[in-house]
Amino acid sequence: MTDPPTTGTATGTATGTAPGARRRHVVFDHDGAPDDLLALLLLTRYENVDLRGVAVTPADCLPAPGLSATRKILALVGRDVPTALGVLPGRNPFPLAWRIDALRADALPVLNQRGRTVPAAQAPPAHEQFATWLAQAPGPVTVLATGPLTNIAWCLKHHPRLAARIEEIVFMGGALDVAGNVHQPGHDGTGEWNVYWDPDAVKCVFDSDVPITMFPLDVTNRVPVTADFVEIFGRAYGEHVSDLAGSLLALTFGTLETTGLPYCCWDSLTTSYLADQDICTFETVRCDVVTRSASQGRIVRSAGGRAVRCARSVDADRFYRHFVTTLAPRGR
Ligand code: AGV
Ligand code: CA
Repeated sequence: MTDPPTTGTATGTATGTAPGARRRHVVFDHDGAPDDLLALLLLTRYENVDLRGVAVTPADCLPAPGLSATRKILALVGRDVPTALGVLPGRNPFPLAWRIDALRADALPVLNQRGRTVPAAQAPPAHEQFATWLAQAPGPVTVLATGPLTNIAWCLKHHPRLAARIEEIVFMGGALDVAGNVHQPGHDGTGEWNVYWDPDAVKCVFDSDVPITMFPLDVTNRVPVTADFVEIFGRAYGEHVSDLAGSLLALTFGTLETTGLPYCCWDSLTTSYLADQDICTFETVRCDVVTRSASQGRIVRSAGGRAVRCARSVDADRFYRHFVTTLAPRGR
């Protein structure tokens, strides 16, 4: 296995992959929040991951800075990976107060060492590009989705034969046996945001026969971003990758104070599964998605529903260790 070329300004090599983790072709669909950008950074470090393309869904971010930050992160670590911007709309927009975090991430000094601009991607919109990435991959593809499933649903609907190209969809979403995190007028609080933004997309993916491994709030709630955790990145200061990770983590501060809920490593935990499958335990659960009414965006247990492999418990210490070993090896 070869290390990614480090022709950028980053030092450090790919790490973090547990022995025995199998090699995967991966297409990544994220939605530009600090957590998603940390997930991207993790993904670039995994030596068993062949990253084929990155799509940015304009859900939990403003689209332009979400894509720009994505491209700058790939440049920082010297990775030449194609990117594409999502244009399909979601029914239930994310709060603007969250979406502007992408502007802050995109402005971080560590991402702007050569000036502010990276040329815009001249790619087709993400849903079309996604179909091409799936069709052209040299083998079965793992789709990692840490935002809504809009692009992948479009692919399954318009190019049904592509389903056979996907070996697994790894998805951060849902809240099975815990409260949701959507607190909007008219909603009953059972939904999770990645599902709520475009519930019909999740329904479409559930209606396919593609295997789904899901990381709901039940497990992601167990890995909050704490002050002690972020402090490790201060002590490890001095290397581009760890500086970026610490800065993205710092951007999440204030969430508890403004929403009453902590910011969690939702997407990083989900991503860590590609490198170490023993951080979480899993149970196959039959479930369905609610697409209408006050519970829209809720994933419910349902005897007649589709089988989803759900993460059910997490070894939080193992996760935090994995995160630090991968992104701040000096900070252990
Ligand atoms: O519901 C979790 C998803 C994850 O993919 N996102 C954030 C992660 O990227 C939405 C979200 C829930 N609460 C949030 C969120 C908050 N307080 N700030 C920003 N995004
Ligand atoms: Ca996300």
